[in-house]
Amino acid sequence: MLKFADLINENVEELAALDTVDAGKLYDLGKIVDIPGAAETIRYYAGAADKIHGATLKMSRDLQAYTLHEPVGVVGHIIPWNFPSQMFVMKVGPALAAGCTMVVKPAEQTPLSALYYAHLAKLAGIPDGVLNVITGHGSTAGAAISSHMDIDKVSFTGSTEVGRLVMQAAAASNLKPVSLELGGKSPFIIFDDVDVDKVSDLALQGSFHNKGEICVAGSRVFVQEGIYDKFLVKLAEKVKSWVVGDPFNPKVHQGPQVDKQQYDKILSYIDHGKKGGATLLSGGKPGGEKGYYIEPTIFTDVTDDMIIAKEEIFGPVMSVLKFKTVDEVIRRANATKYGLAAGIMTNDLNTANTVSRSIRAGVIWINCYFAFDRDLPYGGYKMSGFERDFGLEALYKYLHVKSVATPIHNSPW
Ligand code: TXE
Repeated sequence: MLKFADLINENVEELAALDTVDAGKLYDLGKIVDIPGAAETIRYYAGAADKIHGATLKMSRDLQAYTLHEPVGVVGHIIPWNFPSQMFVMKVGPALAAGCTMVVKPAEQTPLSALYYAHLAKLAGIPDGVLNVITGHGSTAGAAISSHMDIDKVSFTGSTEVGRLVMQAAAASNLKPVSLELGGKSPFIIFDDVDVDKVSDLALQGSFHNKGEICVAGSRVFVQEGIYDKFLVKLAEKVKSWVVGDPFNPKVHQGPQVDKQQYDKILSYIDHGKKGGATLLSGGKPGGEKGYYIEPTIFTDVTDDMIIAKEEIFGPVMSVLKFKTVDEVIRRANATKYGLAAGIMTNDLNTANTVSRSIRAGVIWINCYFAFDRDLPYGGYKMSGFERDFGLEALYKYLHVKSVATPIHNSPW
């Protein structure tokens, strides 16, 4: 695994370019953040591989007993297109460290870097048959994994709809356990004691990073009434310097959406926003004549019942909502079927503590956003899924616990 990580580091430019060509991701960011981060993730789990152990148990009867942690077996990883490299290593790293073999199915939109990672794994000496990549569509290759009788576990990241299908197929075949990381509609909550200038930058990133194609996008921006108007002025000013264009150009902040289907879906949500009574502060249309570019779009005066405030758009569309009190914003932030992440911007410790404990979501960022780290377990509550990627939590989802007991002396057991 360490050799595999080294080879990823040696091929940063190729891997970053493949993700840019396939997914429209920013090349520079891939080169500086995503791909070196992928190598670090493999290294992190390599460090865990020889530290997996069970426990010696103190028993209530005359038994000596211990637990073994054993690999779950063959894992099927079904991954999406929005972060092809991170998704690949976040699934493969802990499963390899746990001692599993695996079949990875990348999204049909973005198979290239997964194939390249498989090639590097082979060069690193990972034995044939351990790490397998199969490209193909979801309804064929993906469904073959979730319904396969010889696959022991499925780890899926993607839409809530397909997560449900994966779970059904797993139940209908060999009852394999599944772990699901699904959609989100995360609240980004701004209290009126913050530095509006700084927070408006973070809010822009929270909604438009990776062209909004990110399941933890802070796309519902709740702003306390005392700073609402000032915040909108800042946002309107800052979004003007957000550059949309060729993702290989280092001056660009936002590349094209992944494909026509996603592009059309986002534009139809923008249409809902306009017709549903929200006010357009910026964007609201395609960016240019050619390519799947969409202007960073900000809607204000959004209410909780609007479609754009309820459904995952997965594109560069921010909804700004006004609130008055802590209790009110907790209630409204939780009024969603999703529970992936939340951002809380405040300098008041009591508010930060109260809100972070009250939001039903798997990841809470206080005075930051997208503070990902391979040490930080990541996953959802409610219909955003269950079980965790990253951290040691992810390692344990690929391990079974076996209990072994034997009588002490000649006890009657
Ligand atoms: O996802 P799918 P899509 C959300 C986001 C996006 C929407 C649709 O809102 O607009 O989902 O995107 C495989 N059995 N997210 O259609 O279809 C598929 O081949 C087994 C959130 O691309 O869920 C791919 O490898 N597998 C998200 C993977 O599932 C199947 C990331 C994800 O694709 C399958 C992506 C089936 N029947 C989209 N059908 C996140 N949580 O980050 C498809 N697949």
